[in-house]
Amino acid sequence: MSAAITLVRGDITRQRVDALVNAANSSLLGGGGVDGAIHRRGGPAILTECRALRASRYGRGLPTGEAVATTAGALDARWVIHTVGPVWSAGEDRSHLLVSCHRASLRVADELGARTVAFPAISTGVYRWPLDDAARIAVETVRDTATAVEEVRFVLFDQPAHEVFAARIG
Ligand code: AR6
Repeated sequence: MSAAITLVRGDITRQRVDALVNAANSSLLGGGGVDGAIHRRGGPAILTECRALRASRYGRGLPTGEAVATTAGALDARWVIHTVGPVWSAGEDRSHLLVSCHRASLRVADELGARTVAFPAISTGVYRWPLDDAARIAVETVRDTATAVEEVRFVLFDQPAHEVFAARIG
């Protein structure tokens, strides 16, 4: 089975879901965008677990395209699934890494037993991936991935991004 796809415009840190996906960086130690918002609202427990992951499994950082879960701290969710999207490159096709982010996040969600998972538009901010292409990859990958997750909710921050995803979802 693949997950049902839903779409909302809003702030991912306000979603009530089992797990929300963080567009993190390899350091796992925070940043701007969604990452900054999640750590700000979720509180220090998330960073504490991220630091422990760096000290144990990910001494060199979380590789691009992989995903790992922590507590969601004070957020209205049980887990945050941190994944690292690729930085956009005009000269190199890195789309397999954006596919991998979505697949790996759903795999981790399955391992956790999460049934509802919120995704931001990974790589479309600081990492500059063109929105329409990112939406195509995100939606196609979720549709093509077998998972026990029942709902994948794409949470888009602004109206233009919401419209682009809506057009892809159809
Ligand atoms: N809720 C939902 N979407 C959001 C929110 C929010 N609260 N805030 C921003 N967005 P970005 P990336 C949208 O830059 O491109 C960080 O510094 C935003 O409008 O958060 O994968 C990390 O630490 C955009 O469409 O992630 C990394 O260093 C989308 O979320 C780097 O940025 C993704 O933008 C990752 O860059």
